[in-house]
Order: sequence, then structure tokens, then C-alpha cells
Amino acid sequence: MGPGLWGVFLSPYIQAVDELKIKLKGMRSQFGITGSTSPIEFVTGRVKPLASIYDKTLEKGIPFEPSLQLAAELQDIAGLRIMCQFVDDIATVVELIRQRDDMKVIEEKDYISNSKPSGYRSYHIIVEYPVETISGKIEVLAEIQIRTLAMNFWASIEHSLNYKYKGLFPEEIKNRLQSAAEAAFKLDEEMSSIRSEIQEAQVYFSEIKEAVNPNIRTTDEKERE
Ligand code: 0O2
Ligand code: 0O2
Repeated sequence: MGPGLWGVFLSPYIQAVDELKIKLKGMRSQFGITGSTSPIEFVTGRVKPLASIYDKTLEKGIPFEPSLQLAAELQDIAGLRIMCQFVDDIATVVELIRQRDDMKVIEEKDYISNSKPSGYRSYHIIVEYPVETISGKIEVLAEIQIRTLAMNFWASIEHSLNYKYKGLFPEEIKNRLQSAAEAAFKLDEEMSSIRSEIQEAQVYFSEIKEAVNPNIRTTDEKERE
């Protein structure tokens, strides 16, 4: 198989990543416009490099050639990543994706409730996404990984160490990574509790204000009259 065939095979994936990046970033800006805080901190995307596709075909024991089998078994050739500040934001983003009708959710993997043995945590959604090409519509699979900034920090460090040790971590490094994953989990929990504190404080603050001066009405109340 020459690179020409790979170019043709990968081009709808490039298109899908570009389009999905715009759409997911669009959700972020819409929250900005409506003045509400966005559950999305930032979005990244990539098409799986050929070298990684090659490694995956060896792992899975499938031929390294553009094929329907490859497209079906490598569900992350198109990969999007959504980073959130708080763990709760992840469920909000998942729901937003489920509700869209420009992509179809095929599978969800909850590595947040059930973290991987490595310590990895993230929420994965496989979607089917239609790409319009000059020779018609092609449905491609894309993997959307949704995680907090802390989960992302851990995963990116672990990923580079994994690369260095080719997956064969010395026992000590493995243990340290697992405890670092615990620490990241604690950080997320702490941040979540601060977030609810802030929200409780805001509700409390507005109640006090109303009690102190009942003549001050909100714009909403005025509009209802
Ligand atoms: P902005 O305005 O900074 O949000 P492209 O290079 O065109 O293919 P893109 O999206 O620029 O596409 O690159 P990529 O690598 O997919 O995504 C990188 C985006 O994620 C960049 O934003 C980075 O600023 C943002 N990013 C990366 N790390 C962090 C981080 O730790 N915190 C925050 N807040 N953002 C991060 P953009 O898209 O260039 O635009
Ligand atoms: P890369 O370099 O990110 O592209 P699969 O291996 O995909 O056939 P599985 O187990 O169903 O089978 O896939 P999974 O675990 O749902 O998703 C795989 C992707 O999740 C990985 O892609 C990583 O991006 C991420 N991931 C899963 N486990 C770990 C982990 O322990 N550490 C880190 N850092 N990331 C993880 P790739 O293709 O492995 O790599």
C-alpha cells in the first residue's frame, strides 16, 4: 500500500477532526456569549499519526492497510479531547454531545467511575460522524475524550513516560504514577467542593441582599410585570 492510498483513506478523518474541533469550540463560545460559565475549558484534536496506526494494527493483529476493517477497529483515528475544570462539567458535556443530531453516539466508556489499572481516568465517547466528500457522504468514527485538567495533566505525563519505557514501567514508577493519579483525583474532589461552596455562597448572598432591601428587584422580576 503506497502513501497515496493512505492519503485518500485519511482525508475524511482530517476533515472530521477539523469540523468537530470547530463545533466543540463553538459550544465553548456559546456559553461565553450567554454569559454562563463554560463547562469546556479547551478543545484539542488530532488525526492518529500513521506510525501509531501501524502500532495499533500490530497490537490488534490486523493488516496495516486502508480497509473497512481498520476503520471499524481503530475507533480513534479521528481524536478529539475536551478539557473541563470540574468533574461535574464532564457529565454536562457528555449530555450536550448526546443531544446533538450532527453526530451519533455509538459507544461510551466511563473510565472515571472505573479507572484503568494504570490510574488513567477519562470519559470516552465514540461517535459516528458524516463527512461530505466530493464522492459522496462517508461516515467516520471519532473518539471524543472528556477529562478534567487534572486528569489531562496525569495522562500527558504518563503518556510520555509510557513512550520512554515502551509500556514496561519499572515497579516503582508504576506505583508512583498510581499514587499521582490518586492525588489528581483528590485535587479534582477538592476543586469540586470549592465550586459548590462558591455556588452556595452566591445563593446565600442573593438571599441576604433581598432580605436587606426588598425594594431592589431583579431585571427578571421587572420583566414579569
Ligand atoms: P485559543 O484561542 O488559545 O483557545 P490547529 O493548530 O489549527 O490544528 P488548534 O486547535 O489551534 O488547531 O490546535 P490544537 O493543538 O488542536 O489545540 C490547541 C488549543 O488548545 C490551543 O487553543 C491552545 O491554546 C489550547 N490549549 C492547550 N493547552 C491548554 C491549556 O493547558 N489550557 C488552555 N486553556 N488551553 C490550552 P487555540 O485553538 O489555538 O485557541
Ligand atoms: P494515543 O497515543 O493517545 O492515540 P484500543 O486500545 O483503543 O483498541 P480500548 O482499550 O477500547 O482499546 O481503548 P481505550 O482505552 O478506550 O482508549 C484508548 C485511548 O485512551 C488511548 O489511545 C489513550 O489516548 C487513552 N488511554 C487509555 N488508557 C490510557 C492510559 O493508561 N494512559 C494514558 N496516558 N492514556 C490512556 P492510544 O491509541 O493508546 O494512544
